[in-house]
Amino acid sequence: MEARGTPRLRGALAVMAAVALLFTLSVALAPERAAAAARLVSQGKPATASSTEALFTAPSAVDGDTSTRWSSAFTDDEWIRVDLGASTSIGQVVLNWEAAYAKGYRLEVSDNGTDWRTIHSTTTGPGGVETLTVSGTGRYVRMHGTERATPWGYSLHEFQIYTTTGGTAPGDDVLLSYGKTGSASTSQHDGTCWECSPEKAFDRDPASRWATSPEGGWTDPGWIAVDLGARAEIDRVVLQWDPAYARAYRIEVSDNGTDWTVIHETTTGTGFKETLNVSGTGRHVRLYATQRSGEYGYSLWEFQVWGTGGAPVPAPPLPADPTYDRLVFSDEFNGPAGTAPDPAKWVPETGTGPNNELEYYTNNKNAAQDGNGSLVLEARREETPGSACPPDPLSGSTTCQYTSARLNTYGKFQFTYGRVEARIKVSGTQGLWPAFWMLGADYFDQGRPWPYTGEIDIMEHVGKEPNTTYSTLHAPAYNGAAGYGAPYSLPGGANFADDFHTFAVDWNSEGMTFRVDGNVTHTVDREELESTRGPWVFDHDFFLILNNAVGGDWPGPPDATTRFPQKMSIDYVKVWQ
Ligand SMILES: [Ca+2]
Ligand SMILES: [Ca+2]
Ligand SMILES: [Ca+2]
Repeated sequence: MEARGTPRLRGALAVMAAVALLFTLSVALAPERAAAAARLVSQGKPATASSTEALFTAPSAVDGDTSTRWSSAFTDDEWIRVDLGASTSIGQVVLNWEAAYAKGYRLEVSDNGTDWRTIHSTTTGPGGVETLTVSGTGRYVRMHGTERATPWGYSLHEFQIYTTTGGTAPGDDVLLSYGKTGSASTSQHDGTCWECSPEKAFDRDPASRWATSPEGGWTDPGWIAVDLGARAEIDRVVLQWDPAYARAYRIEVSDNGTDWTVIHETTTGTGFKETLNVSGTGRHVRLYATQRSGEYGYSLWEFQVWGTGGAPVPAPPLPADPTYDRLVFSDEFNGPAGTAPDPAKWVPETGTGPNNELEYYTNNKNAAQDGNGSLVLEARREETPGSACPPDPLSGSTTCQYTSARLNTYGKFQFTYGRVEARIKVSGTQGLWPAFWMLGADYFDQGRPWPYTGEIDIMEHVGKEPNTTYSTLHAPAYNGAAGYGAPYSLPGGANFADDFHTFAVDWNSEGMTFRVDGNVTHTVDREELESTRGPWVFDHDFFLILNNAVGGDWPGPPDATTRFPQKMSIDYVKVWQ
């Protein structure tokens, strides 16, 4: 069954969203690298730990700053691990201990973060700065403490992992094209193409793209090239296509940007995500496309060139994966009856809604704790004088005839990755549309329009389908009725509005798993998504939203069978990382 999550863009903000993207790339030139020297590969990479003392978090051990540190709980069996992002050959590890060091510990590597191989172990660690020559290959590297030297825990100012191969081992490549301006046969700059200049293919932003121009550019051939800044050994090219992809194309390299050598060629390009293992040397890399897949031109969300050498600009570190054992947000809604939702956590969004909805959201007049441990968002049949809504079929009026509530955590709580869970009893009957969902914080931070921000719908319910809820992802390449989602129906035809149910998502860098009452209802594998639907746009901060909409494109308007008021009750909302 196809997902039917619907765009939920708040109308009033669409105007603001039309303003161009505000963020700018902050670029710093990487220091030149000695040819065969050890290369630090851990800095800024996602780091997690078995435990954390107060503010001394795992990322502080890989931030390159010796004044910050990670510190564990005060027990022997504790660890810190770094995700290098790809399988990497490890030649050296430097442990820069704080006074709380390990006498006994193991250094371990892993391909999957679960099965570990020991590459070094000791029971007589001296503390201070230990520089260890090791040999092993893995994506994950871990310091696993087995015996503390002090009554305190384990504490590292820095945990540094080096390759010593000079960049010849598989997986020991870096993103060479990041932050480069690029050039192209043509590019599109108009109201229908948002920021489609060549550099958008080299910004490691999966929600921005390059496209050829409709004015003379929707022809064959078309091309896009990048100047890496210095000669490089190129071993991998990753293409993330828009639907306007190339069926036939060449990947070419050049030292001077004029004379090109073909290092890859196909006439059966598949679109979506193509990862090409190549071998070539040059300062310039070009995609030269000779046959379009359709009537439009060529468009790429990302054109990534990986290898060694060149003049790479370090891309900002990606967030660390969660371990789901640290509660970072919780509201049990235990306030007295009639009290407003906690203003330290929830912000009311007021006014009319998107999607041709009929409600007017009030400033917490329709949101209150019930004194029994729940927050209630109540939809009422109640006119808001002076407001404007689509025509209400029951009254014929274009003055909003319903009030309700929409709350979000923007500015109070935003996060990347985690386990998000709420226990909710939805409202029912025709025309009601309760939801628990998340929107990318760049929507507000950067004025980035929906759906470029990404949207994660953990639960949507429409009154006309009492037995079913939906979980859906929306992104530039899949949104609205084409969102990436799945329904879940209660056993025995039960009505979701009759009882509380838990709705949850586990979200990390590799995908998402949605659950209703503990049953897996929708699994998103990032690689599969990228290879079948389009870019994954979920590596940045999101905020939570609870709302109880009335009417709109998906549920349709209330009719003669609809009874008001209608309550959406939320027992709790929690997030673990
Ligand atoms: Ca540090
Ligand atoms: Ca991009
Ligand atoms: Ca509660």
